[in-house]
Amino acid sequence: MGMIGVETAMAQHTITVYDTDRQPSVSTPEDMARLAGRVFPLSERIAGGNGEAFDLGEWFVNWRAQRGIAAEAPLPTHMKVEAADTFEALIPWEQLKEAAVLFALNGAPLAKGGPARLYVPNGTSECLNVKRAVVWRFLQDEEKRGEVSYGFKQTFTADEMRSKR
Ligand SMILES: Nc1nc2c(c(=O)[nH]1)N[C@H]1C(S)=C(S)[C@@H](COP(=O)(O)O)O[C@H]1N2
Ligand SMILES: [Mo]
Repeated sequence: MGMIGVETAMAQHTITVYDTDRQPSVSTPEDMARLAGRVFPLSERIAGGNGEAFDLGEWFVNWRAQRGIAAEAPLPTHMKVEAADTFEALIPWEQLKEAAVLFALNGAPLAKGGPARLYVPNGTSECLNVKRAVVWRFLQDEEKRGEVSYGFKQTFTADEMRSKR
């Protein structure tokens, strides 16, 4: 792999999280797994699943505590997950019970689907199991409560167009 390839691979090994305060925070999936406090085989949540995962909800509680957000603060209404290939999913909070984040296979970073893949066992569609999940946004949007969507992003900002050339 040449220099540019290595840099690209490293750049994609981080996840940028935006909470409802919209302040971004950049982490590696390994740091997120440590913050979650517990790692388990994906097969505990997904039949036939392979690799190591952490619980999204366990991570989320500790993530908010670390950021000084009060435990009684309102929960998000949705999580929006954006992938490196421009696939994205909007997932209602209620569907994220038991959601798991796959981040390693036999102790090594994911060669495919990395830096992390979200699995939503209580989701209305397997299409919500977003691979290469590089941006996570926790949203508060009462008007869209319960709304689900997924697919390839259709609109791009001028900056995004330039960076994709
Ligand atoms: N990044 C990304 N994640 C994705 C997709 C995609 O195109 N890109 N397709 C979704 C859809 S529509 C489905 S059905 C599942 C397919 O998962 P599989 O390849 O493990 O069968 O991945 C979902 N996650
Ligand atoms: Mo799908």
